[in-house]
Amino acid sequence: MQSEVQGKPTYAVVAAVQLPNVSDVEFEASLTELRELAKTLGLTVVHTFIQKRSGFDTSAYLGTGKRQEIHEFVNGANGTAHEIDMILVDHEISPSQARNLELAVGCEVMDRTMVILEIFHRNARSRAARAQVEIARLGYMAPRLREAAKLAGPQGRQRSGTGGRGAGESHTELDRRKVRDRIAELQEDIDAMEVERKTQRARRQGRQSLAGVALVGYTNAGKSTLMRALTGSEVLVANKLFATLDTTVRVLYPESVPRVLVSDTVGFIKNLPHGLVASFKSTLDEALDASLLLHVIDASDPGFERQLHVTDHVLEEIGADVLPRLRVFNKIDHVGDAEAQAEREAALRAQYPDCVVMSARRPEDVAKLRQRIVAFFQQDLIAAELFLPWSAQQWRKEIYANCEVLEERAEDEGAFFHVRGERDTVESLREQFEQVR
Ligand SMILES: Nc1nc2c(ncn2[C@@H]2O[C@H](COP(=O)(O)OP(=O)(O)OP(=O)(O)O)[C@@H](O)[C@H]2O)c(=O)[nH]1
Ligand SMILES: [Mg+2]
Repeated sequence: MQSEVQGKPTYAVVAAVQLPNVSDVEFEASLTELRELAKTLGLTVVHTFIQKRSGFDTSAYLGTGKRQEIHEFVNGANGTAHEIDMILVDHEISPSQARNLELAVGCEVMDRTMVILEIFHRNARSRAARAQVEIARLGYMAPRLREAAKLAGPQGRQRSGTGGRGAGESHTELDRRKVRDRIAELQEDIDAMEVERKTQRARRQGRQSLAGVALVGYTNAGKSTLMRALTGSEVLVANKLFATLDTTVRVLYPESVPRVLVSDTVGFIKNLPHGLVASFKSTLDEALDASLLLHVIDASDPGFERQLHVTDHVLEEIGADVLPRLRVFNKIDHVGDAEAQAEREAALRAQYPDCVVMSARRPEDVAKLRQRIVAFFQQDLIAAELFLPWSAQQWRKEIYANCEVLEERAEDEGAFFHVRGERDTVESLREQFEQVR
């Protein structure tokens, strides 16, 4: 986004074509989301143009009349003192459509994909996330830069050339090779990081069998808020789309038996740019390691059902639909008044019998969710009695660290523990105690 000046608000208009097979509700929801995305980028949307058409205009996405109307609006006839810097379109359009539209309306054009890529670009923090976003951006930008060079004509090519090359065509060839090399380089980095991550994970798993829960769901559903509430950690929470781009892992708090690891993941969105679906699979890989998925849904969003289906679809795409899943309808406090809340809750429970309906802002709801999680992992626990002679009391803390102690009883020779724990853990402790006896 070249035209954004730090500190100065950037004004934009939104434009979209409504195709015959798209309902008004669906269309409106998508536009609302695009405006939210724009806000996340710091843009102020002052107007929305819509055009019903049987198809996108092949040369410039919108029809001639609409292009003219926007041109006039952008160039002063908008009744506001704002200078419009940008037009956002709610579909992914081709490089030539973007270029032609830009020429017709007289300001920069960003399509939905570019908007999302830009947000990811700004929010990526870790090395892996940055590399993944850069690959997606390069894949998206390369054909657009070529388009710009082509339209700029031989002069444009000469100006941007550094000499030593003949025709403009070879310049494009060179750029293409540069982009390809850069992508390959980034991919190598990512692969190396992936190997490292796998090794670490294997090491972690080697130590003990881990109970993992992953928070997944549409962007802004409240995953990071729940992560904080469940683990007492300080992960980033923001009323922005795609606030979280990296997977973070923390221990469920207060600690349980078995210890449960909770991971927060990147949010999903409708029409996630293809380059990102591919590159973010590795981020979501962590989620695939989980034994339980918490699918977080913003119950206060009018479009929550659509969002729920988008998430289901992405989970299916990455092969995570086989994992046990708990649907968590969050933000119930944000659904109208008490009556509306009760009504929504009843409807959700009827439709999704095993779901959790809650607010991440109510500690008692968070405690109940924690209990549901712990119960899930305790299903397979066994109850057992362990005897620890007085001479081996150094093992006592091992018992407490690995099992839930229901009762501890002192006897003449040592202490009896009535415990609940994973079969393997209990058996390995018992074997070790036999040896010290
Ligand atoms: N009223 C209300 N607001 C909530 C609740 N849970 C989260 N929020 C707010 O919703 C916004 C988004 O929360 P996040 O936790 O950042 O959402 P996220 O799912 O992690 O979003 P991404 O990282 O963008 O995918 C924040 O402003 C939170 O304060 C809730 O139960 N009730
Ligand atoms: Mg988040």
